[in-house]
Amino acid sequence: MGLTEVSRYLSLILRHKPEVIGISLDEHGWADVEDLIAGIARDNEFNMEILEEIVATDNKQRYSFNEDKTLIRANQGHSVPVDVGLEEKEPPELLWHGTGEKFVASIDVQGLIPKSRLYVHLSADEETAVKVGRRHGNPILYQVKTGLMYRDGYKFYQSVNGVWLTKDVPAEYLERR
Ligand code: HQG
Repeated sequence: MGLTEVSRYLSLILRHKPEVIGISLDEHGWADVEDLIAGIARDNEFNMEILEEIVATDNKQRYSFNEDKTLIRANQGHSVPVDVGLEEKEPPELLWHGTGEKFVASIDVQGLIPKSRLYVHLSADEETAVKVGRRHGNPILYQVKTGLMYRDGYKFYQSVNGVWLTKDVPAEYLERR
């Protein structure tokens, strides 16, 4: 596996399925670095140096070590229920959500739901939202009236790598762009 593939695998392990390499995450999403390396290295060339390189160079800063680098976790994006200590924060007036055309009919009725993840992910800018949307086919953009939501009592969080998160977005706060 190249670095990108290992990074994808790391996302799978640290956000969704730690059991694929026989490890588990603690309640704050941390995995033991030694166990993680041993688990991945069973079938791949992998060591601390490669792990440190991935964490340092990841284009979305997806992972963090603890201070002494004995533990590692994903900063956001989990489907397994963990508490990474997200900071509650007042969002900007508007944020973006990129999705695939195939989801539009359902979203226009139901609003945005987290589906398999813990939160709905929102992007600060249009370009990022287009990229996120493209992962699901023909990209569709929604502008989200986050300021209004916030004043209506909805809670928002920002992960340490800058992704905006909220539990759900009713359709009335969405506008197709
Ligand atoms: C859609 C990547 C039908 C939602 C990205 C999305 C992001 C609905 C899909 C991060 C719906 C879930 C998360 C409804 C929402 N009916 N479909 N009511 N409500 N959906 O992958 O936001 O590279 O779980 O629009 O950059 O695409 O992995 O979420 O299309 O930040 O770090 O259901 O993942 O980051 O898809 O992506 P996902 P997402 P990483």
